[in-house]
Amino acid sequence: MSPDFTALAMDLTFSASVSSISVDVSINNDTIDELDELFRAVLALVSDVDRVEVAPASADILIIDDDGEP
Ligand SMILES: [Ca+2]
Ligand SMILES: [Ca+2]
Repeated sequence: MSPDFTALAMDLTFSASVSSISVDVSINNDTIDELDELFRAVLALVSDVDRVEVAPASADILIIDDDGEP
């Protein structure tokens, strides 16, 4: 079984006036009847500025299978 999404890792740079950035994750559509698939998006702080807070640091995303039984 191949994953239903394309994993990625990237650096996000937030300027002083920005509080959110959108990230697109590609969903690999198929026609196979299967279980729903869960993946986690995780934010890790790499800035040395200690007044930055990352909350929540992760989110679970559920890909719901939309294929019927064969
Ligand atoms: Ca699939
Ligand atoms: Ca499917």
